[in-house]
Amino acid sequence: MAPTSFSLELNTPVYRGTVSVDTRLFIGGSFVVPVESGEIEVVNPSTTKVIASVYAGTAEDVDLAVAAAKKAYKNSWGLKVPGTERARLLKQVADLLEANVDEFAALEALNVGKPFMMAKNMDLKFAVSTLRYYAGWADKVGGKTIETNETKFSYTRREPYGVVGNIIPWNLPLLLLCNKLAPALAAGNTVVIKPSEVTPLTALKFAEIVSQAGFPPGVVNIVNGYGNTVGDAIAHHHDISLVSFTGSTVVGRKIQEAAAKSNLKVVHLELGGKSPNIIFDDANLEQAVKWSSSGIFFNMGQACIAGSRIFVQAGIYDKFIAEMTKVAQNLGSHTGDPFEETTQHGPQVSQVQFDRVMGHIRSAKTAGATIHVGGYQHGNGGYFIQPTIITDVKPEMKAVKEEIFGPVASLIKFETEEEVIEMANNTTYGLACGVFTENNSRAIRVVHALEAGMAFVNCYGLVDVQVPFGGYKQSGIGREWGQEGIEEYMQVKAVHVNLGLKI
Ligand SMILES: *[C@@H]1O[C@H](CO)[C@@H](O)[C@H](O)[C@H]1NC(C)=O
Ligand SMILES: *[C@@H]1O[C@H](CO)[C@@H](O)[C@H](O)[C@H]1NC(C)=O
Ligand SMILES: *[C@@H]1O[C@H](CO)[C@@H](O)[C@H](O)[C@H]1NC(C)=O
Ligand SMILES: CC(=O)N[C@H]1CO[C@H](CO)[C@@H](O)[C@@H]1O
Repeated sequence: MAPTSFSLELNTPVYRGTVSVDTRLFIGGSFVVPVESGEIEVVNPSTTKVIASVYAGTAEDVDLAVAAAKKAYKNSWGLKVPGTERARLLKQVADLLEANVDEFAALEALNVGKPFMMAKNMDLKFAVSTLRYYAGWADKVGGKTIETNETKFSYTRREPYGVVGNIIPWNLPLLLLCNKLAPALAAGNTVVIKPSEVTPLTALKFAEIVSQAGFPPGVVNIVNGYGNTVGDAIAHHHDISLVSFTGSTVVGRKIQEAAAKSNLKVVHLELGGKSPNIIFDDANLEQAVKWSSSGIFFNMGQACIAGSRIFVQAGIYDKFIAEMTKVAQNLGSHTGDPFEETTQHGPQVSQVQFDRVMGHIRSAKTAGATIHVGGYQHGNGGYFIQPTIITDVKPEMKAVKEEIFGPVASLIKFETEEEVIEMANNTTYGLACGVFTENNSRAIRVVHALEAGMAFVNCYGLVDVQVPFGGYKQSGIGREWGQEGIEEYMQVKAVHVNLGLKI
């Protein structure tokens, strides 16, 4: 049997102290060992060494978690609890997260490989804001009264679904957990969460502060495990009314299939992307280069909204590539230990991801593309890949069509606005897009023509919790964040009251 806790003393330039988590499942308000014995080894991608072992559940544990969530929904959550009380608890957990931000950031840096400062200033900052933002909504969503006929009173009301399943990816583990949990709980649902098997540590730490915040037992349940056991059980469960998944399009399709084969649960999907980022001749070159670089290299390219196809108009193509090369090389020289203050670029999350990204780079080369900069492993002993720019690409190449999910940008030259819209839309994805131009009418015309759920003008990836996030086409179904984000977790009931009409 694996130990029931993990703790590590870190003495680094950016974090000094202990990090610790309970390694069991969190069901019905307590940490418990799974029904069947099972463990997952947790790897530090900066060293490729195993750092911890956590317990892994199976379908039986999902059953227990759903039962606990169902009971909590009936007795101590849902619309029984006023929105102001749900808000109070969400604010409480936000405060606790903020008070422990360094330890959470250290766990994220250790497990995901992202620079500690990035985990702290991006992931954790947004996670806290998301909890507070939806605490604000918890007592503000309602229905409307609808005028029909004076003998009748009609109104709608927004009700929670009951038990919802949240399946979380590994790229922004705690942030994306909060993106789902906060609106789900604010709306009055109870949750069964499956963290990624690759990055389970911050979810377990989060379970501790959920307890401390005083949530009734069973409102939040966390079942670590693999996709083909725990994820599959959630997607097929008859007592789960909605499942929200962030991850690959391949798995998203399986979840929708499972929903269709079981109870037709509502499915929210936040999937992959191959987002176009278009730079016109009249753009502010310096700004376009900076935003485009962070747009693809952010989080080691492990971001669904990454602007991975950068279209540059012929007039500034040479200048743009020269400047972006400098940014990529500079980032390359700040690659390394996530716990160093100056590190800006860490490893890919796992061997599997490292191999996938390197495979894409090799396949681009084989297909005749030019690896303009980067394209190789950085150092040895971690899953580090140098920021990479590929040129001379053709629309049919894998590097242009498939999501790479690594620090790899394809640069494509274009001549006209019409041509670039066609090329940009020529993908099965539709998550985000970017347009750089000083001509406002052109900016608006182009973002309206692009098939994407989110558009950035003269910036890239500049998201806010108040604004909905999600994709068109095969990039997903539904929206997170904003008012839309909480409405996704509520269903509308229409009520017709007869005020005296007799038949
Ligand atoms: C309201 O509905 C009743 C029943 O259909 C109908 O008789 C009545 O005329 C309606 N009133 C108005 C103001 O339309
Ligand atoms: C769209 O992509 C396909 C390959 O997937 C390619 O053959 C075709 O030329 C592209 N069309 C445009 C307008 O880029
Ligand atoms: C913006 O672009 C349109 C054509 O798309 C052009 O007619 C107009 O003159 C441009 N405006 C400026 C200020 O350059
Ligand atoms: C508005 C617009 O031009 N949409 C086009 C985007 O590109 C796709 C694929 O090339 C076209 O089918 C759309 O008509």
